[in-house]
Amino acid sequence: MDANAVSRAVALGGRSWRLGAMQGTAPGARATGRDGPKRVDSHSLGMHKVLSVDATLAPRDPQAPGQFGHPVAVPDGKQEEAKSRWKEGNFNVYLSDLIPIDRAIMDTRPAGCSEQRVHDDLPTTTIIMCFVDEVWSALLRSVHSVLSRSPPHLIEEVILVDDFSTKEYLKEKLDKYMSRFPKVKILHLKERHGLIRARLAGAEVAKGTVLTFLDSHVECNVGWLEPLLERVRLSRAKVACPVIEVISDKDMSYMTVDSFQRGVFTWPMNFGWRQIPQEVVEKNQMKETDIIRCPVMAGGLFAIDKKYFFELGTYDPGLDVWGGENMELSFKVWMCGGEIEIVPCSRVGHIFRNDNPYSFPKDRVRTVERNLARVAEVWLDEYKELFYGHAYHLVLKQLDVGDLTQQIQLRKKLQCRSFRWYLENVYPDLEAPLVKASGLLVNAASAGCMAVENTTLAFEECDVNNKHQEFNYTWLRLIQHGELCLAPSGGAGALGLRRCRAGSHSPTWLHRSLAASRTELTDHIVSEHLQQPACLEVDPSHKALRLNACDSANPYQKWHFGNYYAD
Ligand code: UD2
Ligand code: MN
Repeated sequence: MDANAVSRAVALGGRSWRLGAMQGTAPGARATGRDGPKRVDSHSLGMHKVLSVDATLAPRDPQAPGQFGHPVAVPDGKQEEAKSRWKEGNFNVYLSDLIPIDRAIMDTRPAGCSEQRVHDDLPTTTIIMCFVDEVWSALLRSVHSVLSRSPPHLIEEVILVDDFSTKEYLKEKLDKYMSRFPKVKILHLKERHGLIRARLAGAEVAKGTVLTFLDSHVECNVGWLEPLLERVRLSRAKVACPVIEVISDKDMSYMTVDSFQRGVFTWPMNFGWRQIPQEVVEKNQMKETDIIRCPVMAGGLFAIDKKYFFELGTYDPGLDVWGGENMELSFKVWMCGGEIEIVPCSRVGHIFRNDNPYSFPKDRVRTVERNLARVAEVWLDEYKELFYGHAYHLVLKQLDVGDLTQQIQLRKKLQCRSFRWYLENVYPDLEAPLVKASGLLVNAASAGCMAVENTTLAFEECDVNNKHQEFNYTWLRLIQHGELCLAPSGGAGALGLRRCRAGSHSPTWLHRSLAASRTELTDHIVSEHLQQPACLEVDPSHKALRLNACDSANPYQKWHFGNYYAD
């Protein structure tokens, strides 16, 4: 996600016209007329133009480094110090400490946002910010950005959840600093909860109608809050995300990102951003300010109705520490009747880092893998094979995902839709073939086909209309006909059909890209199951199937399926 984030960033250097508009005019008074004549109807009663609350509009020290989100260079002679402090947060901590904790940033909203109208009776929100060992200046800047750029009457409270940080400055010193802000509350957890359960600890005590989650190294931009709350007010089943802009980990500059980006995932459930194609934008006459429906959220920054969050069963509390919770909540929301939206007029900067600066109680990779496997088991239905097929090492190591009964019950209770529905309606552009290949399995030398006769394996003349010759090559690497799977049986190259079962002991086969790692065996079907790799072969004299030592040139060992859906 980090590299991805950086490639999205668009440097703002030199776009001072924006700055002028922001600095020179009174809140809410940006020049009108940009968006044509305004609609005045009964709906505009009880509404107001988005408030341009920004206490940093006239910064105390306009010359300070990093002011207005400009990039900062480490001064000569300070390079070593900056370098050595990097690991405190895996970003340029030296510069973060140098720039004002209440710096101004440029208004990066698309034209028209500051003219938008929102309801007067927006719900209040509790801001929940979890952190473990966060850099002091980054944490303070996050809190200040909320306090400086949010309409006070909408902020019920700001809850800082200290997830059992080890740093001394995050204890009394932080309490003392924040005591001047009556709305800021600090929850010091007595043991490490991990981000997911720490958020839940915050949610449980929250008093606002809406929960707004933020990371602890962000800068909320002007007008960020009301457009989010407006969506939730419109429907409590809407989960509203700001556009996540980029605070450079190197020079601390605040960069905007390209428009029209959706949160998506690729197998095996890797989050990423994907631009809506230009022709789609044109065809639908999409405006930069239009709400964008997202298959998945990035995870860190979103507003959700508190009651709704609890009705959904919050996060699966079995998810550990970090990772995958964004997938879980996204699937849950969409499949159980809600929506995930990006609100372009709401913008929040985030420091994207290449590595987590805190330690994981258990191995990081395993933690994330286990979380994702839990999500796959509960939400993906038959499509979980795609997840495991793309993360095949998880099948081999027989991962223990823990007890899922409660999560599965919850899905039933909420009467959520199927993952197939989600794919068809929410994320139709995801490639998700249920099997890798299917159809007749044709031998290259003899043009004969594998078949099932009653329940035994046979080799026959190919016949596209014969259902008994249809096989699937599955993501779990099985060659499957209904309940039956191709399997070595006994010794001496004998083959047969067995009731299929998934897992590390099932009779798996390598073909195409999977077999290609063994030189030249691309068209072969290689059994992984035996001591020596062995290949599916037609015995030319008996017209029967057997396993034999692989021979890259032997056409009796070459096969192809009728259809391929993936390499
Ligand atoms: C992204 C999300 C993050 C979370 C994560 C996947 C954004 C901008 N960020 O990764 O919110 O969804 O994906 O799980 O979308 N923290 C704790 N306890 C822990 C670990 C982390 O309180 O045990 C805090 C941490 O200090 C930070 C927040 O949780 O404020 C998110 O962690 P991150 O910044 O390391 O995650 P990030 O942005 O790489
Ligand atoms: Mn983060």
